[in-house]
Amino acid sequence: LEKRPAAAPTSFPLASTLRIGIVHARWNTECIDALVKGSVDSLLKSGVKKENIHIESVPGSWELPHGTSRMIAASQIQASSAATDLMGATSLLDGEDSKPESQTSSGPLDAIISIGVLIKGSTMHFEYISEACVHGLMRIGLDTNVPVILGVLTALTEEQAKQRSGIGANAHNHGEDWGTAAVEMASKTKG
Ligand code: RBF
Repeated sequence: LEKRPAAAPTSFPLASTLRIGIVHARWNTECIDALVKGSVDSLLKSGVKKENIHIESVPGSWELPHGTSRMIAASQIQASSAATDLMGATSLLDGEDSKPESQTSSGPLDAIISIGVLIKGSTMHFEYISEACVHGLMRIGLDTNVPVILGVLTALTEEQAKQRSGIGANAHNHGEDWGTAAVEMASKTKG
């Protein structure tokens, strides 16, 4: 059985109007870089415009819910502020990471992909971080009504993490599925 979803039965013509956020952790960067790239490539392939993709990072997966929540809130404050407030609001988004993205458009995000790679170690950290992280992300999606795509790999070994990041023979990059899931869920929520 293929470990990926079947294609959606319809296409999503709204894609070119969608604003999509990506927030990623910085642990296990080889996998993270591949997953972010896979997500961006599939967003572009689905018709999302480059300038409508916003990318930020947080230290680790534990910080993903906070980063996700903050990015959604900042995009909404920015959209509803009067011009005079805009400077203050945009400074919320002015992390180091957003600088290369300064060509991006502003406005409320229609979906956000939260990407992290957790690899089990010899202590209980993996269990605590993964559980808190995925529950936090689900809560944010339901509370804000902005679809949050779960881009968190919880791998038992580095090998498993690489396989699911599209690194090596017979590997599949799950980031590609997260891109199409974001477009589908954003289109359904917006349309
Ligand atoms: N963050 C990840 O994104 N992936 C990991 O595999 C990971 N493993 C960790 C293992 C230990 C023992 C610790 C202390 C932290 C780990 N973190 C990991 C970082 C965590 O998500 C968070 O950034 C830090 O705990 C700071 O709040």
